Amino acid sequence: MPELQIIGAPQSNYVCVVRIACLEKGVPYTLVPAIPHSPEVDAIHPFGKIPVMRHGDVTLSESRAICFYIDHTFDGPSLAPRDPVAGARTEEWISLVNTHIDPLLVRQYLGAHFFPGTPDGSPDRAAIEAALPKMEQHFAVLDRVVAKTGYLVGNTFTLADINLLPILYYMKKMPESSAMLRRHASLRSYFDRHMSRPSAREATPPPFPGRGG
Ligand SMILES: N[C@@H](CCC(=O)N[C@@H](CS)C(=O)NCC(=O)O)C(=O)O
Repeated sequence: MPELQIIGAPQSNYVCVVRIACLEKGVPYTLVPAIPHSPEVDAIHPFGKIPVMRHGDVTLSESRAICFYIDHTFDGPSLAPRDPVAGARTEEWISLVNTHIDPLLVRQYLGAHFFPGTPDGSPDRAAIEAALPKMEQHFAVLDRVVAKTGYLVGNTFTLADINLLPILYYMKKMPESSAMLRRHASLRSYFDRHMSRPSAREATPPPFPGRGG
């Protein structure tokens, strides 16, 4: 078997998703550090985003496609239910996380903390304040959903949970979102429980260079 390379920066929540998927599946991989829009990433992702993957002659971009490949190429526990309804529910939640939760919590809110674009590099308070009311709604929705079974879908840990965990990891690090997490007890205990999985611990994002933990 050729080496499976996951290419990207370990701080990226989407790189983290793919790493957790490999670890849950028991698939050995090599993390090749690369930033977005670097030549090795641009060679695979049409828009230069991370992660990308190389496995022998197979190259792929987009975390969902990479996770599909990993799940269907290698032995190990399924990352998504094969039953059509439970599988579709998993896709539904992966999509909800990627198209609703990530744009607000990561791109807007976290971006305003980490990549504010302000003259002195201080957090963009206007963007943060603008994100908070909608974030409350998102946290409440997630709290309600995971309160039922302790998972986003059914009674098992799936790719839907894998997509959400790295985002919640970053939410716990920031002051406003950490307070929100504390106010939503079911979501908080969901996060604590799943973050203690060996896969999540091993793929924990390191601090952004020069920005502390
Ligand atoms: N839909 C992509 C999103 C990947 C993504 O947004 N990656 C970020 C890092 S977390 C990135 O490469 N950002 C650089 C950019 O958008 O130019 C996936 O699921 O892989």
